[in-house]
Order: sequence, then C-alpha cells, then structure tokens
Amino acid sequence: MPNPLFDTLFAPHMGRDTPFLHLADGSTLSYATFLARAAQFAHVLAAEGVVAGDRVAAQIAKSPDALALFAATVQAGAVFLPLNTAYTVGELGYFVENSRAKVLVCDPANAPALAPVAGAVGAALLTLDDTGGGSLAAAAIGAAPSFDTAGRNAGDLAALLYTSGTTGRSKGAMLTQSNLISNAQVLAKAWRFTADDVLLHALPIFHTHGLFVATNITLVAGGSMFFLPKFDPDAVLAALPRATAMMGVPTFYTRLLGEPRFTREAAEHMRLFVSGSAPLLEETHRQFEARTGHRILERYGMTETNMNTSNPYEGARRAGTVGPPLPGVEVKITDPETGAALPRGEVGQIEVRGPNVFAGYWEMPEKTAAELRESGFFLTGDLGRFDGEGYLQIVGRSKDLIISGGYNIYPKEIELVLDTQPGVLESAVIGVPHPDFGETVVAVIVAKAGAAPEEQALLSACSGALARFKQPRKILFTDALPRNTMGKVQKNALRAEHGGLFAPDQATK
Ligand code: MCA
Ligand code: AMP
Repeated sequence: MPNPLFDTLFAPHMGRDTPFLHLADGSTLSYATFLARAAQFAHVLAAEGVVAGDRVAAQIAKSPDALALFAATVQAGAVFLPLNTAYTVGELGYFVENSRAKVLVCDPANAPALAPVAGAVGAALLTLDDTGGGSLAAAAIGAAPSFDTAGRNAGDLAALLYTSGTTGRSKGAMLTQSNLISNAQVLAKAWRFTADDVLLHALPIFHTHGLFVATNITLVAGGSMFFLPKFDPDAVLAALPRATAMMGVPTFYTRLLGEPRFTREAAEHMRLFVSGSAPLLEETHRQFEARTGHRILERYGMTETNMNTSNPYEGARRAGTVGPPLPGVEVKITDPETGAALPRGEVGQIEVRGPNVFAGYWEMPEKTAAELRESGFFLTGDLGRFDGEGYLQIVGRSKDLIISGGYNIYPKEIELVLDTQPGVLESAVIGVPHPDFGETVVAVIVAKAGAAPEEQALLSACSGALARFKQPRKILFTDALPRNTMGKVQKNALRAEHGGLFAPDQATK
C-alpha cells in the first residue's frame, strides 16, 4: 500500500548494502541493516496495538536505534513524537497526555519515573538505550526483518512536534507526510545533495533541524552520515576530513572557531556548512570565512513550517540574511496591525505559505486559527524585511521567545514557575546576549513586601520543574518592573539594562 513518506525516504534503499551511518566507534551501518532493524521495531509497535494515526512518543538518546524508531513509526503508519532528552518528568507528562500517545519509548533509567505518565493515558511503556538495550530492542530480537508498510496518504500526519507557546502551554505542531517530503526534496536539490555526500550529523534528533532537515535530506539523496551522539569538538574535528557537509546551530560554529585545530586544512574536504535555528552573527560568518575559506550558508525555518528561505548554494551567500524563499514557498512581509502586505524594504511580520507549512496545532483550533490564516499564510512571529536583492533579513521577533544554543525557551513557562515561589511577587524573564549560546535566560524578580527570596532557592525551584536549558543563568532583584502606560512589562527596557551581563569580559555562563 502507498505510504508516500516511507516510499520517498526509506523504500528506495531497501536491501542497499551501502553505508548509511558511520558511527563514533569506527563502525558503519548499511542501509539494508538499518531498514531491517526499523522493520523489526515496526513489528514491536504493531504488537503493542499501534495502528495508522497513533502517536509514538520517544524520549531517547541519539543512536542508530533511535533513528530506526522514526523509520519504524513511519512504516507502521503512526505519528512520530520526539521529545527533548532534557525534559523533566513533569514536562513530559503534558506531551504524553495531550497527544494521547499509544506508546512511550524512554531510556531504561527513566522508566520507573515515567511509568505513571504512560499509565495515566494507557500508553505502553517501552525502553531503548543507546547501546542496543531496552525492552523495545529485546522485543525486536527474532522479529522479521521486513514489514508490510502501512498505507497512508500524503495529507496524513507524520509527526507531532511540540513547541512552547507565549501562554506557557505547549502546542503540538501537526506535520503531514507531504510537508516533510516537499521540504526534504526541495532542500536536497537546493543544497546539491547527492549519494556521494557524507553529512556530519552532531545535532539532536528530537527537533526539525536534526531529524527532518539533516536526516531526511540525506535519505532523499541516498548519502550517508557521520552520526555523532552530540556536538563534541574533538569528534567533529576527527570526522571533518571524511565528511562533505555539516549542519549546525550558530553555537557549533562559534565553538569550532574557538578551536585552534579548526583550520582551513581541517575543513578542506567539506563542500558545505549550513547554519540555522538561531541568528548567525555577521562577525561569525566573517571569521569563519577568514579561517576556512567557506561561506556558511544560512537558512531560516520553524517547527511549524520546516525550512522557508535559504541563501543560495551558487550565488552570493550574504551574512546577516537568510536568503530568498525556497522554491514553492511564499514569504510576505505584512503590517502587524492590518495584515496588509508592506512594500519591499519595510520591516513587518514574516508570513509564510507553501507545501512546507503545517496542518495546524493538535486539538487547538483557536490557536490554529490565530496563527494560520484561512489563506494558508502562517504568522511566524518573526519580524523581517526583504533587501533590494530579495534576500530576507530577520530583524527581531514579535513573540516573546528566547533562543539559547538553538533551543526555544518561552519566558512565560519560567515566569509561571518563579511567580509561585515563596516571597516572589512577580517576575520577568528575558534573553540577553551570551557568547556561547547566542542568548541566555535571565530572570528579574520583584519580592513581596518584607520578603527576601534567595537566588539559590529560586534556581533550585526551577531545576526541579524545568529542563536545564530553560533554567535562568542569573536571577536579579528589583523594586519594580518597568511598565508601559497599558501596564505591560517593558522587556525591551530590561534587555537594554541587563544586556551586558554576559559580555565576554564578564561572562560567567
Ligand atoms: C545544553 N545546555 C544548554 C543548552 N544545551 N543551556 C542553554 N542552552 C542550550 N542550548 C546546558 C546543559 O544542560 C549543561 O548545563 C550545559 O548547558 C552544558 O551542557 P552540555 O551537555 O555540554 O551541552 P552542550 O553539549 O554544550 O549543548 C550545547 C549545544 C546543544 C551543542 C549547543 O544545545 C545543541 O546541540 N543545540 C542544538 C539545538 C537544536 O538542534 N535546535 C534546533 C531546534 P550545566 O552547565 O548546568 O551542566 S530549532 C529547529 O529545528 C528549527 C526548525 C530550525 O530552524 O532549525
Ligand atoms: P522553532 O520553533 O524551534 O522551530 O524555532 C523557530 C524560530 O527560530 C524561528 O521562528 C526564528 O525565530 C528562529 N530561527 C530559525 N532559523 C533562524 C535564522 N537563521 N536566523 C534567525 N532566527 C532563526
């Protein structure tokens, strides 16, 4: 039966005895071996009662098996729901419950804590670690290495990716098979990926960047990947001489530039470095070119839209811009008040339409209606302008969002935790420039009259409730928050006041 996503990404490689994944221990996994493993996992999912359309949630370490679970989920016709490994049990409960996952796959060490989370929605709990262990792997032993691919339509859901919201409540972005197919095909062509490419993959695989952009492009092209567990400069430098392309968040590139061993010679074998998920400083772009001779190709995307614009492969890659719209994608700049299109050159909200744009937020029709216009244009919450050559520049955000090392952090979620702590009257969480993470989280607290909450107690409260990357790196105290005449906290004023906290000469991280 047809399953367009499986038929595009995986089926063409069935039985191919050529490399798919090169691993840190020097071993290589062929496409045939990988797909046999995926088929075995699909049998396990089916045995758990997973049918087309069911959600398979996974909070597991990056490994070939973790990727095989994605392939298995697609083959079984289910919807993949990858979760950041940094999330706490409290954070996870919401995703599993909200999605009504049929299966939750987690690390064996987390199974005791997550059993009640799975139990609450009647999800089966399976485990998988990064060394081939766990109950999912055990159940796959002896399963047939082929699976009758479940039938799906291009408009059916392939993945549910949760993105935080300005209210602090996460929304599940529904991505269809055709969203993923169209973007992978467009990008593979735009960035000239072929079966000869070896992608250096050091990103996490629970986000669009590492899972759909990096992996799906490689699959469409039939190339292979150096599949590193995480970004580690030593491992990246070791792999560079045999890789041809790399994708990363700006922190990857600033960290590489911090390595004297990262030289023109070290990058000699590479044909392409791509950056996205957060703004790449023009300075980083320049330093990178001076060091390696390569001009980083910056592109712009979102969980809800996959990739929207990209600097060209051939032609000028311009620092400080994210390039023109990708083929098939429409981008317009509109007046935030009226929604009317603005003339070229003016700054406004960025709206996007195309086959890449998601189908809406899972069971949130009001939120969907508020952000996805009937015309099909999606309001990104980013502010930008087109320059004279039709390149998009992102100049800011209308959404209250912090991007730290490529991870999105919604201040509201942290404020909700801080506001309930003893002695806290109110809080405002802001992002300030950070030399390593681009931006980092700072909380400004107003204490209740007569109370004196301590920074350490507040940080502890955050660490119990929030993933590490969301926790404030600094807590400041003030008598009153700056407000405008409408009573709204003026975060711009706070950012201006505290913007130098992590300036390189005083960075403490
Ligand atoms: C880890 N930590 C962080 C972050 N990552 N804190 C703030 N921001 C982060 N991004 C914490 C750890 O918990 C730890 O805390 C300390 O920082 C360092 O931990 P370590 O394990 O050394 O972290 P790392 O390996 O240095 O991680 C930094 C990283 C990683 C390599 C930049 O965060 C990363 O791989 N980021 C990529 C994110 C990504 O893929 N984003 C795409 C999503 P402590 O100091 O207490 O020990 S956006 C997307 O998909 C859209 C569609 C797009 O356009 O691409
Ligand atoms: P996410 O919701 O995690 O997919 O993050 C999407 C957001 O990341 C976008 O709305 C932008 O604010 C930001 N983003 C992605 N790529 C870039 C880029 N190249 N430059 C600036 N911001 C970016």
